[in-house]
Amino acid sequence: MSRSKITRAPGALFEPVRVGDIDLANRIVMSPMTRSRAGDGLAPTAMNAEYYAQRASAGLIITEATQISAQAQGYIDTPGLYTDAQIAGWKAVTDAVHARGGKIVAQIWHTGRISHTSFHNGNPPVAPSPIRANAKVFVAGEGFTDTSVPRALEPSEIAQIVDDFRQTCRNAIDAGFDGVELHGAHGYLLDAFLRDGSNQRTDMYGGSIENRARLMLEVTEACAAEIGGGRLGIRLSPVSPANDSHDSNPQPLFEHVVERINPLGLAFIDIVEGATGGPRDIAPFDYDALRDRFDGAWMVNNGYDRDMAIDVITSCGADLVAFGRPFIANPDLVRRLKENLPLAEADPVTTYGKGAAGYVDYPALDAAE
Ligand code: 8OZ
Repeated sequence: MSRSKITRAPGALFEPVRVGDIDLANRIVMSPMTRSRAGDGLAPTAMNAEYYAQRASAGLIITEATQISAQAQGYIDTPGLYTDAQIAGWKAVTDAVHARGGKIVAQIWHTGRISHTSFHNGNPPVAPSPIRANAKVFVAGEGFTDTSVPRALEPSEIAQIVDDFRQTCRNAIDAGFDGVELHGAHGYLLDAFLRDGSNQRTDMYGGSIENRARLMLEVTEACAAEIGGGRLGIRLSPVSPANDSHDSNPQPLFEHVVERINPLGLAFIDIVEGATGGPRDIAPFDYDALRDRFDGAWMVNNGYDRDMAIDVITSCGADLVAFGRPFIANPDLVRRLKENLPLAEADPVTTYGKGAAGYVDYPALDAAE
């Protein structure tokens, strides 16, 4: 039977499930969300720990995107996971989430060309090819700013990036994380290598689908070997135009990627359906063709509400549903969805940037409400 035809009882959204090597209390995932509130040295702070702990009733928390190296940064005040201080900061986060009974994985990224010279001592960011993305990043003192023209990575530099991803997975386990999600979406480095809109290389990392997928697969293999596939997931966004991401023929490209990832035994694939934060039907794409090629848990996201989430878990083949923005103003989102209680609206002004306002001051509903 096609895996996309699996059916489940109503209520399954709120029931426990084992995903790879990780036991979850329910099928609701907190999506990774950049909030740009890391502390000194891009290390997580006690306030970051409080924010994640408040949301620990999610079956799984996926952290905001977190750098694998200094070279990987593209936005102001996004955290890293490559220094001792960053690992210690994350340890306080994972301890706080675990103390509340939650599970948490680190989303790790290299932003690639979605970056700016100000993060690299005035030097260009790195990418598959020297093509500027028509996209913006936020930069100290200037707010949203055009990305810089990148330089193409030398073939000799690529092994270091694979190793940075592998080492960051090890650091994540040392920091107490239950696992890692690789950010393979939204035009960042791994996605930029995949696509012919951003990858015009003529070496073994460019040209054919096999070559363009090579970096993502090398990284996924190295990370699965380091921490075990059962603690690893990957986010993909096959047709999202986020950050000027585009490809002439995404269907066979992503079928190849999922076919090659499947034998690594990953815990989950996290699929952004349609345009990130926008229309779900932006381009035709057969997601079931990907789902049928993968034996792990299938996580869907992008604009799901309560009814859509229940429907996709009970009758449309997904195993997990990720919610992003609703988690900002509703730390107790799982309870509100389960009991069909009203949702609070987040203030968009405080999405990114310093301070507790709009971050740790959204209350949970009182127990009696
Ligand atoms: C919004 C602002 C900054 C970064 C992504 C990590 O698109 C992001 C991001 C989103 O995945």
